[in-house]
Amino acid sequence: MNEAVRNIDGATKLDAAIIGAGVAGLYQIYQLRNMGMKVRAFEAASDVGGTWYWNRYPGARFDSEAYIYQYLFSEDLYKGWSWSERFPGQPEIERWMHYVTDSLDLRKDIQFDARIVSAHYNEDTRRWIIRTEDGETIDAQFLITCCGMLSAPLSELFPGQSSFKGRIFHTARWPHEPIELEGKKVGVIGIGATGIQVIQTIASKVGELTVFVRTPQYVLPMKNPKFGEADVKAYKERFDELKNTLPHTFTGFEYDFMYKWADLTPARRRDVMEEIYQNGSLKLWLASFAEMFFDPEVSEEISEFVRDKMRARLKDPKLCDLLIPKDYGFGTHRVPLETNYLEVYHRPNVKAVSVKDNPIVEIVPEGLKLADGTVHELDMIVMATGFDAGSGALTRIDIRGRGGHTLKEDWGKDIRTAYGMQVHGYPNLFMTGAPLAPSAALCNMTTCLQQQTEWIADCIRYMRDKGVAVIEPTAEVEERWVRHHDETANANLISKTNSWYVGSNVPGKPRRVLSYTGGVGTYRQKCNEVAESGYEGFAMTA
Ligand code: NA7
Repeated sequence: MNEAVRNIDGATKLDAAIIGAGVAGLYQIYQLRNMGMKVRAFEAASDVGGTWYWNRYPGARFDSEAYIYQYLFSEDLYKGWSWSERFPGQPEIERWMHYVTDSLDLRKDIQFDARIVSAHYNEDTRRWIIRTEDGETIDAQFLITCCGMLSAPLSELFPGQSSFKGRIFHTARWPHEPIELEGKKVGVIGIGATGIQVIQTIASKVGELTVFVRTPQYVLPMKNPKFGEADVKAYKERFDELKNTLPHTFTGFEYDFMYKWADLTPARRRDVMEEIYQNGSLKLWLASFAEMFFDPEVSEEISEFVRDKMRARLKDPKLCDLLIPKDYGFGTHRVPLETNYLEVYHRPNVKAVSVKDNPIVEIVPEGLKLADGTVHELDMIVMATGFDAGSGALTRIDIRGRGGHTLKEDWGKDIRTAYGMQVHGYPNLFMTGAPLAPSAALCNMTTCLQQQTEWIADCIRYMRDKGVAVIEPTAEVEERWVRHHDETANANLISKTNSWYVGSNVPGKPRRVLSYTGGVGTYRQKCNEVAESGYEGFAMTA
């Protein structure tokens, strides 16, 4: 632990308090510490990793290629770790995060098992008073939230959950100890990216698997070759290329849109889709034809291409009807990668139950009850039911800005930010992975979180150089960003589809596309322009 000075009220006094020790928090500690700041991260978990600490459910793995889900600020750090396959699983990712933490000697600046429950801005001292669940008080000039955009699980959804006789887990709260699956009757609720990974992994291990399906999901098959020495050497040699490319592509991945739909003949389009599909990655979604996001006809053609692929694998018309989307376009919400997921439904021990018109109404001691009164008897229920994304991690903390305004109330009406990193009315609050930035959903997270933490560190460095104590975006700059965000997002078909991308999975959440859809490279450029202008539109006081 670094030298934290305690003031007379017993508060721990810091220059910056960071919430979270995941991908963003770790790098933010490193940067601010190197600037000579007194900084500490408060982490609710018992160790580092964030997403990769909590999501230890069976089958959890990357959908980003391992060699791009990386920190690129240090060549040594990058080259000091060797991945074993293209899309590694959670245990390996967690080990990598430990490697990063220990290589950068970050543990001494992280307080574990420390959940932040409140953060109030004191207008007299112009500092944040932050409290942990255990009653510790922290007094910090800056509050930097690195708490993850998918870290507030939707785990209390059904009446009667506590009455269930078996075990019930949300995937983001999967226990550390091994869970006995053999012979068990297991129910999985949800077929998002998470549910799919769980289902394809446990189907062959459990006695019976019942999948409760509400909205069908487009899926793409993953190709996941093991990496031998030559592969590792080859990707490490690409360090400079990746460092120069990733920050500027549309999604922070290594690939970018290559073709214009209108330039190609129908036959050529089909060939291009086929070729990209065979890549076995998210490329068909993130780097085939950008028109898929704007032009309903292109969206429909690409959707039909994917439906065809799914039909060919599912075969059974009833399964096709249940599992292949008809009424929204491919890529308008998160596309999962999978391995033999669709084939799982051909297994004799697996059944899919539609809960679209016959919803789950209750958990009862023996299982799960549907609206028509049917009870599915189960030994274990896996809730792969998602998250209150982007805003949830922050609104679950009692964050109060100027005038006693709370973020929960403000965002309960309208989710607004300036560049996704600051909020008018909340001085010296910086956020990563928050709404209205690409890092709220549409990017390779390490690319976006490095950019945001670097922008934050640069801003604080600028303030210190100029003798500025407080920064806050004006209402005008926030309004300008929200308007630009909305104009960009509302032209995108993502805005028309229900999913966590627009907050429709949380009752009462104001609808707005959570992620900036103008592209990762463009977002970076716009953030850089703010810095180059001397933070025009951001009020600074000495
Ligand atoms: P998602 O993508 O939000 O998926 C949640 C799933 O749970 C989805 O299939 C939901 O159906 C389903 N769900 C939620 N509530 C219910 C109820 N009440 N009844 C039936 N089904 C329900 O979360 P994931 O964890 O899979 O993925 C989140 C992100 O993590 C992912 O996008 C990656 O970026 C990593 P619905 O679609 O709402 O009908």
